[in-house]
Parts: sequence; structure tokens; C-alpha cells
Amino acid sequence: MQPDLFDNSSAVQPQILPLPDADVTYYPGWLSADQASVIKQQLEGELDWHQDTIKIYGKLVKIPRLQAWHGDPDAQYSYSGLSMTPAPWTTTLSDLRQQLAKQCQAAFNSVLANWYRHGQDSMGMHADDEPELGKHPVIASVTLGQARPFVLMHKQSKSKSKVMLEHGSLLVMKGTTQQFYQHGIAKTARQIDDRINLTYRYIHSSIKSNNA
Ligand SMILES: O=C(O)CCC(=O)C(=O)O
Repeated sequence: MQPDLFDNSSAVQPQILPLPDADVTYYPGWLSADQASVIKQQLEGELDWHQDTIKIYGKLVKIPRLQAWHGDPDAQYSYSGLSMTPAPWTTTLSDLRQQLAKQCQAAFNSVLANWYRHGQDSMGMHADDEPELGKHPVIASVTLGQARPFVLMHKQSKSKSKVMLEHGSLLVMKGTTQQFYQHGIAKTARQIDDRINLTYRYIHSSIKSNNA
């Protein structure tokens, strides 16, 4: 019999992060280590990976990671001057989407995949607050592979918190989190393995971003 990739009956208790003005829950072991490894391997071969170039202070630079954007055909997303047209759902991504919709009691119509190849790949501090994500977006973030610290910084007080996102974990950000916090993944000089992160989102295609 095929093992059930989404049997998360052995998941550890969720942890609500004690952050003012935010609603962030961490689910360690949301997928078992074996499930997460199988899914990671499938996604490595299956997704539309590419390295985008963005303009920073008028200079073109390659972003320090590979990315893929998949989702419903109308889920167009824009950030940092990049306008992304979704590639179609793969079976793996859409099975995960179903499980996440149940877990979060929320709908998702797209997913941004990031592949951090080594410690020099990173994600700068930012908020997922583009207008097309809506006022209080639910962002479901699944980690596959190398654990990396996820930094959250309050936009006003500048106070920082860290949560180590482990293989098979799920982090859910909702409510006013994007309004009050930035988040990111820092570079490290340590020799580390690669990591794939998936952030499931809902794009309101009738709302246009200023970045487009
Ligand atoms: O890799 C991560 O955990 C962060 C991803 C992220 O910040 C994003 O997709 O907006």
C-alpha cells in the first residue's frame, strides 16, 4: 500500500509564538521526516525553478535563491518589480494545498517556492503586505530540508524574535502579522544543506499591486 504522505497523526503540539500585534503558530513535525524528504525530492524535479533578477537602487542583481511560482491561472503576483505568472499546480503542490486548507481553515490559490541551495542563499527582511494579498493574509509556510532560523522583526519597536524552522514543519502567519512585522532568512557562513520553503497564499486577482 502507498504510504499516506499526509498522515500527520504523530505531529508535535503547535506553539503559538508570544509576539505582540501578531498571530503566528509553529507546528513542528507537521509532516514526518520521511514524508518531508519524499516531498522535497519530488519538488526538486517537478517545479519551474529559476533565478530571477531584480533592480536594487537601479542595479540589476540576481536574487540569492531559486524560486518558482505555481497556482491558479489568475493568481498573478508582483513584488520588487517582479511580476510573476503562475505555472500550473503539480500533484504534490495541490495535495499539500488541500491539507493546508484543512489545517488553516483558509483557501490558498497559489504558492511561492524558494530553494535555498546553501548558506549564502537568503531572503531579505520584508512583509508579505502587497495589496493583492488582502488586509490580513493567511500565509502557510512549509519547510523541507535544512533547518534555518526565521527572523521576525516588529516594524515599530524593531524587537527581533527567531524561530528555527525545522524539516517537515509548518509556520502559519495571519491576522495583523504582516502589518506589524517583517520577516526573513539570513545568510550563514556555516556549511549547510539545502532547504525548500513553500509559502501558500491567496491572491485577490481583482486587487492590483503598485509594484506591477
Ligand atoms: O524561507 C522562508 O521561510 C521565508 C519565505 C518568505 O519569507 C516568503 O516567501 O515570503
